[in-house]
Amino acid sequence: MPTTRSVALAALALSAALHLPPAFAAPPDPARLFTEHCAACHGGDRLGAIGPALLPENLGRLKPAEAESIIRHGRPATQMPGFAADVLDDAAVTALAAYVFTPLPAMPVWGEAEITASRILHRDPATLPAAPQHGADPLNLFTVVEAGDHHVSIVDGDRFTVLDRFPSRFALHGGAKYSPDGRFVYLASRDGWIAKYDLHSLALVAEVRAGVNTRNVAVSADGRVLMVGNTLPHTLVALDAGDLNPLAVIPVADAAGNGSRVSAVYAMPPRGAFVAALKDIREVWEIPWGEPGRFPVRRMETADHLDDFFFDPPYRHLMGASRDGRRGIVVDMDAGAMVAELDLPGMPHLGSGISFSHEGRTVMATPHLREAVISVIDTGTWTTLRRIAMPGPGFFLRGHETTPYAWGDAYMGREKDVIPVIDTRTLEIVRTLRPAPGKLTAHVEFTRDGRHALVSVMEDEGALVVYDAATFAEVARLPMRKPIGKYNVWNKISYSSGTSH
Ligand code: DHE
Repeated sequence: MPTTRSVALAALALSAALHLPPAFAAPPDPARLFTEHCAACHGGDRLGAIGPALLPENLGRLKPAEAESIIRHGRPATQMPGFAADVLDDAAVTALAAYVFTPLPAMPVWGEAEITASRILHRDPATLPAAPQHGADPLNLFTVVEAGDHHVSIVDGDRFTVLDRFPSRFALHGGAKYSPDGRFVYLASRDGWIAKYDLHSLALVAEVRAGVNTRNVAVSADGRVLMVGNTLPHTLVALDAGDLNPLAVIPVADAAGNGSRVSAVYAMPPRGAFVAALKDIREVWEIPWGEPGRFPVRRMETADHLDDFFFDPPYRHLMGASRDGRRGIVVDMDAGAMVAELDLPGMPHLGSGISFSHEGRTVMATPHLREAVISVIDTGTWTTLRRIAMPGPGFFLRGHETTPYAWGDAYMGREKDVIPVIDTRTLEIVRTLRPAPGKLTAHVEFTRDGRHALVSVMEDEGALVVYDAATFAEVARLPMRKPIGKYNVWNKISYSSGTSH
């Protein structure tokens, strides 16, 4: 006859074998569970390996409940398996999900040695063809980032066909950036991977991990240098745009040594310099790319922490949004000083702003993440000309030199499936498109000639919907897996005033 004690011991042995903690066992140790089940793919330090980094900064908008579901059921179309309940029970899954949302105890080290060691050369640059190997207009291609299964599609902007589709690193973010001749595209992932892809041969050329958590990448107007802005560690990293070798790792800190995350870095072609928005110190940094191997930093003090930038067309002035989302400021780049304050509450998403001419004035228009409006600002007087009421707060706005219409979205609102179209002459919404009722729809980009507008239905079973930009008639619909952003080569390399740079 088994005694109570022998039953309890047998249960304990069984639970241990199955990793099932009995009611009276110690709570699960997430660090041990991580080492046992996750470290092989995600790195013992959580910085990522063949799987992505599992750090709060890198998980973006993922919610803890979604993380738990991924641990239980895996991630389709990736190597992430689901863990059955007899391997990780509910308590273990919850503990692991909480663990990956816990910040690292110390700033990770990711310097020149780590960056150099991470570099992967997929193609010998000497073997790349001299001319495009496809029949499409090389300057009317689109790079489309599909977040659903972490792929990138290259789309012919005349025929609306997919020329290539290749797997990307986990969670690409920010716009794709092109070499000045439009031949190469550079992609940045939140995990710090920078990829270089050749649009002539439709092949990945090289990859390098420039940081542990990256915001974005910018390309110098002479095509020689890439600048990468990181939040982990606190660095800006200059890469050789040819082979992606690091040229410099620039620590980001104020004069007293207080480090800062980089919020975004952009190229300012007429100034021959990069400019960086910093999240934690009240400074704007300008870094010229003209002297090979040297990246001196010009620091400009600002009244606020600035989160994102927009530039007037000559790149003389920089508009920055304050981190607390209450206002914007204008910095004269020659003087290095603030010259105006902007009435921009509700977290303007300045990086998605556009410029156009309205009644003889050059204006900029920006969506707001927390207010259902588009603000239109006169860049001569820095006053707000109009607040256009939108169906919801939006993320993106797009125009083109050849069309009087600007296309927005209501990404952050209740009606997430609408694309409001604004007439830039009257500043009124003149059309509301609904390409896929009930499905999140946002982010527009025009073809090179501005005749067509490509819109993303941003769902896993999503689509790229092509509209005639004058009649608003649907022209084509390409099925895609959560197509987040799309970037037209010509519009980017010509710095079209209707798109982001
Ligand atoms: Fe973005 C660009 C910041 C969340 C999709 N986003 C940018 C840029 C910045 C930025 C600074 C410009 C960099 C560039 O293109 O070089 N984004 C932020 C945030 O701070 C925010 C709100 C929070 C965060 O997690 O970082 C944020 N962004 C998102 C999303 O949730 C989106 C919708 C989906 C995703 O991929 O994470 C998203 N961001 C985009 C896209 C662009 C972008 C598609 C490029 C826009 C373009 O057309 O150029």
